[in-house]
Amino acid sequence: MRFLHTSDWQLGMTRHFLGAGDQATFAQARLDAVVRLADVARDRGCAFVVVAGDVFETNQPDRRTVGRALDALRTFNVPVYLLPGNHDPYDPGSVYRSAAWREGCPDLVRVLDDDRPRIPVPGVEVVGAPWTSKRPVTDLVAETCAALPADGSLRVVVGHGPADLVSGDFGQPGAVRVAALEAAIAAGRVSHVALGDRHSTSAVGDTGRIWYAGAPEPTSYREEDAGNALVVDLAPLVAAGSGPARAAARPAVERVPVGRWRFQEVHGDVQDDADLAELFAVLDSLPDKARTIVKVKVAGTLTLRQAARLEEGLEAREHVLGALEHPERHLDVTVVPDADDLAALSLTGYAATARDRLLARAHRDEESEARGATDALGLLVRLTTGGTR
Ligand SMILES: [Mn+2]
Repeated sequence: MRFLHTSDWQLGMTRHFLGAGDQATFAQARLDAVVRLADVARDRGCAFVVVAGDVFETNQPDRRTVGRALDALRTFNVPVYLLPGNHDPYDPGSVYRSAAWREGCPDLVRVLDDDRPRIPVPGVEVVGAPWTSKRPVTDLVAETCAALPADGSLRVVVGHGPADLVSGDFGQPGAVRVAALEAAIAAGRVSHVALGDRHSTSAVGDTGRIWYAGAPEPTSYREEDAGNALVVDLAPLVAAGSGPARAAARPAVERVPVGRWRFQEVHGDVQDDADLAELFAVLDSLPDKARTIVKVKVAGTLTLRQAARLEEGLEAREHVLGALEHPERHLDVTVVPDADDLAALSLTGYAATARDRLLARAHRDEESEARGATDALGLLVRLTTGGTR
């Protein structure tokens, strides 16, 4: 029995570093990914689809986001189960209780708003552990698993939240306790756990039966392997008591790439013109620039002329990339004017006298005095040339 596991669509997500036009493209990309997921489900012969939480970025998505989400959901030809997660919990203000949702929800789409078993196809159960508030105080997934019959049937539990084994935080009250899930699997209560919350695709623990699907479109630089969905061939649990045979059975889980956007950090140590050229070459070699969001972190020491070149070079590329995140915040560049910089300054009178005195002092042996003079020269150059870094 095959199904599609996805999560964390985060429909309606906004990113502060995107301009209005790019924001619209970014939002549409998430919706387009949903349509591609429907294609994957159809092409791979999946019998149903589970979305393990955070379908929406918030419980107050705008009408356009809800309308387009419903439209994208209409493209599935098999049952789709949506789990309310921490971003879209099934609380009194839930998007899933809104008139727009209820009136437009396609027949094949169901919200896992309680832990009743759903039967997408005979012989398989889907059981949700929905979030009903932003802050659960217990492990909803383990509780749901513990309440299921130990009958060894094909049963997919759909949950959301950080797994203690992944985060390393074993004391967090709402965390998903992996040991409890593995115990439920060993007892025959659940055959597969489909999780959401973590945006990087990852298996959890040793059973091969507990997975995070990851977000179908990446959402930040920190994600290691986002942009996928999982096609899962359920593996039956061998009847209790057969020991080694059970351990041998593992589901076949295939990562299917669906994402089109990319987040990328670019680091550069810049000391001269060659370093700048290399930095720009790295940025220019990025594929699919309009859908690539870049954060540049640059450190080094440059002359005024080089600093201006850096600034201009980043600015030019900012308009080609999906986004070039706030370079000024990440610039750790010391500007030290050289003789060429200073010669280019047309100063007269007091300013010229100040420049010459600072220049003389910058070349003295006493280190703190020299550094102070260098800083002052940099400031003088910046003020004179109209605020260039
Ligand atoms: Mn999420």
